[in-house]
Amino acid sequence: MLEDKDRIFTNLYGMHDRSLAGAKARGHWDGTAGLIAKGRDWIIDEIKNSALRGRGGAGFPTGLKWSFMPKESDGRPHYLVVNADESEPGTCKDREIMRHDPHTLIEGCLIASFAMGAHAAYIYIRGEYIREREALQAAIDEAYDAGLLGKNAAGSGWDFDLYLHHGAGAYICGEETALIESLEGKKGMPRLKPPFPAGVGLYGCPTTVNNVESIAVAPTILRRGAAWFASFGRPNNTGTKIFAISGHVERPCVVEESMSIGLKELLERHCGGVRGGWKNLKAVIPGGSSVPLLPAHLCDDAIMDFDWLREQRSGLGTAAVIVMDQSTDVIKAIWRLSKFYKHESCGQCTPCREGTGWMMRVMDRLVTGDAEIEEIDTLLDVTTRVEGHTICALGDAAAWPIQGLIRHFREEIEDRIRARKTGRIGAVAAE
Ligand code: L3W
Ligand code: SF4
Repeated sequence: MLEDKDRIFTNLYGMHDRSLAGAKARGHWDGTAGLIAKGRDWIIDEIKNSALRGRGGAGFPTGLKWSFMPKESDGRPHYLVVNADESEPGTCKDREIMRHDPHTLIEGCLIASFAMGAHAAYIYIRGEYIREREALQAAIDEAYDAGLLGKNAAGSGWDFDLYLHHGAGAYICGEETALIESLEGKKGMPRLKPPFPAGVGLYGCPTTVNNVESIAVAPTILRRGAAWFASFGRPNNTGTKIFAISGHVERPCVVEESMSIGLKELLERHCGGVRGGWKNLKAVIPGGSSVPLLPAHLCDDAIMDFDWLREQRSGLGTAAVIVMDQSTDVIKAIWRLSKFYKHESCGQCTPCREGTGWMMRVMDRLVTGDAEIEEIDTLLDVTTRVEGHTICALGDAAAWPIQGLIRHFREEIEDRIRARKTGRIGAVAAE
């Protein structure tokens, strides 16, 4: 369990002053120029040694990603882009950082940009995040006024500008290359990778795209040391981590905890446990809607980190924990996600454009029971034809929750079809 003294985000609930004065009083912007003076290699090595993995969903090692940026300039500017397009269903952790602790992110932008040779960074914020944009912009303005941004930012000798760009509400713009397209003023459609953004990113220039939390933790890692950060969690799954817990718990919340905390401990310590008690648990989606769910029997000893959840064919994703008790119609829950992915597909590649529609239409029938048992395997087959065959991860994200449903709740799906055929349940509308 994380103690208060080890929390990076000490104003996650907005109980304290979020202004620059408040942030400084809580230890942010302390010795920033001194950290920068230690040099680019030192910063990147510290982030590598901390074993920080990206907090946006993929868990890619952050220090390694930073090291992909060219060391020598070939005349093209370098950019940092912060992915604040937090749209994964169930996910609301970056929102709390931006509205209550915005200076953690701004200081992180300066340090990370310096480490990657970028004199400018863009924060791409989700269209619906109006209050968050206002809070962040006010903090950016304050930082400019105090000389922490702009020429010789924070007295570091590094010139640095930070821009806030407001998205327009498309989920796909959270995919890093769609986000870059959108920033360039085009339709938010993912690009084929490679080339990765580190080689050809924003305006064709070397770019690193990182999640809000990944950037916001960096200054504290550098101040307190890589070893301090790495002391939380398990090897390769280190650090503190913000979890967003929703659904059938007594008190849904957003909380910073130690990586690798047990799921049961997380829910009981911070959320008052599952509604109706642990035995009333039916399933948990442990990392936002794109990862397969875990049925209750796998939740007892579940460890909330990248590797443990991957071993269970699920994932930590964005660490948005969606709890479902026994009252949940789990088929309907996953059907709703299918509708979401069908709606959010950008449509440029056939397996995703057509496949999300096919999957949703079979799910339409499974949810009402108006299907044949054989269609379950047909649906599974369709998911495997979408998975891994698309330009971006949205195709996988649409396929995986359905695969998890069939893997763990096939009997419930079959029961519903049989019940419908024998008239034990009547016709039900899917919505
Ligand atoms: C240079 C290489 N760079 C990989 C970079 C790459 C990217 C990062 C991870 O996200 C996840 C999905 C869902 N040279 C590189 C390289 N990179 N190899 O590393 O790349 P990748 O492809 O593993 O993942 P991704 O496509 O960036 C997919 C999750 O994101 N997801 C969640 C979305 C919603 C939110 C939110 O609301 N906050 O994040 C949606 O699919 O779990 O696993 O930067 O360039 N050789
Ligand atoms: Fe667009 Fe879907 Fe293809 Fe991604 S996988 S590029 S969202 S059509």
